[in-house]
Amino acid sequence: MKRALAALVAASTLVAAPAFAADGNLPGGTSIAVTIATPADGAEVAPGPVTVTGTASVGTGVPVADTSLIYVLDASSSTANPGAPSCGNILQCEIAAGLALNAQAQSGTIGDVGMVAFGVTAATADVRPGAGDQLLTGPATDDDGDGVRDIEEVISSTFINGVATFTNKNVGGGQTNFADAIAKARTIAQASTRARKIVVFMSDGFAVGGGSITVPLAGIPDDIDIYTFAVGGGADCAYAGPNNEGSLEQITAATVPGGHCVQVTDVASLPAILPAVIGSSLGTLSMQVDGGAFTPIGNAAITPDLPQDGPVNVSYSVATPALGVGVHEICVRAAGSDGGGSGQVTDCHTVVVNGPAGAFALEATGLVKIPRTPEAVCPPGATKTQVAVNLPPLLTTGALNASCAAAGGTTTAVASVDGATLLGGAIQLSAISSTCVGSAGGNTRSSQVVGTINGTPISASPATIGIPGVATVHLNESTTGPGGRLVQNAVRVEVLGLLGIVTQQIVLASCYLG
Ligand SMILES: [Ca+2]
Ligand SMILES: [Ca+2]
Repeated sequence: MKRALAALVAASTLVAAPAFAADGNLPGGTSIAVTIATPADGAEVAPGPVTVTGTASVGTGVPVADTSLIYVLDASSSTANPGAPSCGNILQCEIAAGLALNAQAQSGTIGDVGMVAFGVTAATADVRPGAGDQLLTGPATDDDGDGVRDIEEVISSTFINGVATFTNKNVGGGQTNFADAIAKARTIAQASTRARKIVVFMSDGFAVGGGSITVPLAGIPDDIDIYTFAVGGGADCAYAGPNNEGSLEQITAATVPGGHCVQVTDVASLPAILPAVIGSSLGTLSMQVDGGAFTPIGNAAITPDLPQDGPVNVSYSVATPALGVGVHEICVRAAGSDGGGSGQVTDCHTVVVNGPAGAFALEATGLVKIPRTPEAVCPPGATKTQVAVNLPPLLTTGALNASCAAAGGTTTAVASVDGATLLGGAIQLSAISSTCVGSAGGNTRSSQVVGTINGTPISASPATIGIPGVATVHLNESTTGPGGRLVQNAVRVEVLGLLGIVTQQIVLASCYLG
């Protein structure tokens, strides 16, 4: 429950990052970041899938010293039993594990450290050389200036039945008092002002004496997590003791949601296992489009594969589903964890998809061929003007204009002709234009033609007018071209040859979407 709450708080804090590289810290203080490199925020892209590239990292940025780390070492008499050749007896292997963990604790997320030794009773170690009894010091602090980190001096001074530095304390050895060890660890944890407290609790046996662990665990604050390690063949995660004092598993279950005691039968592996308690990892990347569900980005799109232990930096390249015309938001989320729990950061970019379109002022096909003159196409867009065409009696025109422009998901294509005379004066036009506009909201097409056909003024409506034996004239024509392209022709003239067969077509001021 508390872990979920912490992750939720972390997520809501981190997601508030601005719409470029998102940086944050995991609950234990480790840095986590995700960046969308391309497309750039606000980029205009073509319809279809968009390739999204970027990087994500854990542990490579600035950490926050947000965590307190408390070492709990079983110093009961049985820890004099052989542990492993690589570290010595059980206690010496616990010490080696504590030193390895403290070396790991130099990465910047651990703000302070303390220690408990326990046997018949438990004692908080005096971790600073100054007068009196101090519960906490820094993981790298060397107040006595002897070149050895003080907490490591304290850990190393643990002996069978006590701890010697900086104040000698004896805990007795005939019993294994989990309850008092928890109570003393809690005392140190509650003296720390760090946001999270991690307790590393090592024992080579099970509770014998000291009463029930439920007493010191009652009401233990949510920010204290006790990770337990059953060290050696005589230790048992599950055994609750001869008087039902409580098991190592129950200690972790009560303080780490979903957590479990770790059985370390091979004592030699303890120094390597323990540092994982404060290790970090980058777990998953996922992508969201337009506020939908976050979907996992597979390892085929990530280099190197996830998950990865921190510090690590990965790159990704993944395609979105096909994006249609309009404005879209693409978000990439990186999720990771450290000793404090899990968290995530999200980077979002907006992209604009502009639909394809174009416009041209003049095209002639048939006996006389004039390619589209001029033609402007989106993308990329253009504004073009061309001088008049003079081909009497078929055609004379004023200036020819075409433009296409796209912005913000709206594409506008416009064509116009500054007057034209066709077919020896049978068709006389003073203004000819068409406009096509496409956006996510819809498509509009319109055109305007002013002039006369055989002396009769042209109306504003779409119309087909026959000039007997000469031509068929289509005005303000909306039609559909290849591939469903939407076409608007201001004027389309079909010139008739012998037997009324169309031998020539002339289009003036045409635009299209698609
Ligand atoms: Ca002291
Ligand atoms: Ca020192």
